[in-house]
Amino acid sequence: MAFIERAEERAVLVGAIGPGQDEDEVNEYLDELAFLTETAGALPIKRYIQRIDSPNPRTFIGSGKIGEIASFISEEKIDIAIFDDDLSPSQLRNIENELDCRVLDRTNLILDIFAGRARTSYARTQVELAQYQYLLPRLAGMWTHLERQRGGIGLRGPGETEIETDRRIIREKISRLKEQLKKIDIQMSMQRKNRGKMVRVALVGYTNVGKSTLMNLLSKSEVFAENKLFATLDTTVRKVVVGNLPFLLSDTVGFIRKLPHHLVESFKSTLDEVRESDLLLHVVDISHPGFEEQIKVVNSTLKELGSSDKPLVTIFNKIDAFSYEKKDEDDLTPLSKENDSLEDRKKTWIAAKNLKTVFISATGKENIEELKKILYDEVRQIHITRYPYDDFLYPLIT
Ligand SMILES: Nc1nc2c(ncn2[C@@H]2O[C@H](COP(=O)(O)OP(=O)(O)OP(=O)(O)O)[C@@H](O)[C@H]2O)c(=O)[nH]1
Ligand SMILES: [Mg+2]
Repeated sequence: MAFIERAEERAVLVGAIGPGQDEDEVNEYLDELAFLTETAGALPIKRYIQRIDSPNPRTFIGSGKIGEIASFISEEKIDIAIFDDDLSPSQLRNIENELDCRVLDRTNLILDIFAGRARTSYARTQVELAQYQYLLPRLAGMWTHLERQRGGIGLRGPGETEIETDRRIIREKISRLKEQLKKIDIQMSMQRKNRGKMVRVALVGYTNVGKSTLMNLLSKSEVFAENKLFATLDTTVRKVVVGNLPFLLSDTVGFIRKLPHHLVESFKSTLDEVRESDLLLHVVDISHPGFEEQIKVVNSTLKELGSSDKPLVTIFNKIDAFSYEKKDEDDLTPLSKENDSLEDRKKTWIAAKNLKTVFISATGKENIEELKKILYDEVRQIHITRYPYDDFLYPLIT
């Protein structure tokens, strides 16, 4: 992949604490931004966080802070500044002028990772479309010709030599890509229709929670899994047999906070697999400090896709990596999330939320039999409801 061969660029990360947010929350967001930055192949050197009541229309954060960052950038030879929030085209331009380095916002960073990850021509077309849509309003003064030739984060992807051509050409490209996608969409939906009667199960969840690892485990296949964000971009579908019951299992792109909306748009048909499935397996990384917010993000993304009332099993993964600090008896500081034991978490999530849950470790192969039992029961139930006279195919097992 192109981005691994590139010399590592040095980045500063910039986040803002808005009204009603606290610093811990924004720090967690910046942890994720740092992970995204590393995934894209750059090195996060320093973070800047500023409390703001409302974004500065010119420079997003205050001009004093911008000045402080600018001197650090010139002293430390920083290559890029990455903002956790989306910047307007004019903010982007102003900040680039003042910082005198390349500036990316979260959307552009995610698009860049997607461009590096896209393997099939379908995924490439989707990402390319999203990148052009992002670019169109930002063409003027975004970067110089020279910089593009040198390459770097935010610069890979569609036609690195073509960006400086005018808007008209880009608009034409956008409509051509849309046409192309429409054609592939039709093919893909035909393929899905031809899959017959098998029950369809989809793995969903935040990025990096272990969906592909679980897919590999259940289907004994080799789907790319890696400790990087967005390891998977394309949807893979495999036939899985549990007990004597065959069903289709799909693994798809992970969700993330603030997923750029044009990306969601252009990934619609990748996500059709989720929309058309009979059962969702929501994989959660219970060892992640932000797992509860990740659950919320996934739930709201499912809502956007119109898939929130499908049958769903919540799979809490990575129980092997779970650690907590037990509080000392005379420690009078308030309890925090870190003081929850795995048992406490299990209790809260099983009892209070009325969910079907299972706690597993995909890499440690813990509790996989329990998961398979749940899968068997759920899939069988769906099959029986749908094909009441057809259960000879799947004789009852007691
Ligand atoms: N400790 C631990 N690590 C796990 C477990 N399951 C998966 N991982 C690791 O978590 C990382 C991400 O796994 P993936 O399967 O690629 O996650 P994904 O949800 O498919 O991620 P995206 O495709 O990026 O959305 C990999 O490094 C896995 O080895 C587990 O049960 N325990
Ligand atoms: Mg994956």
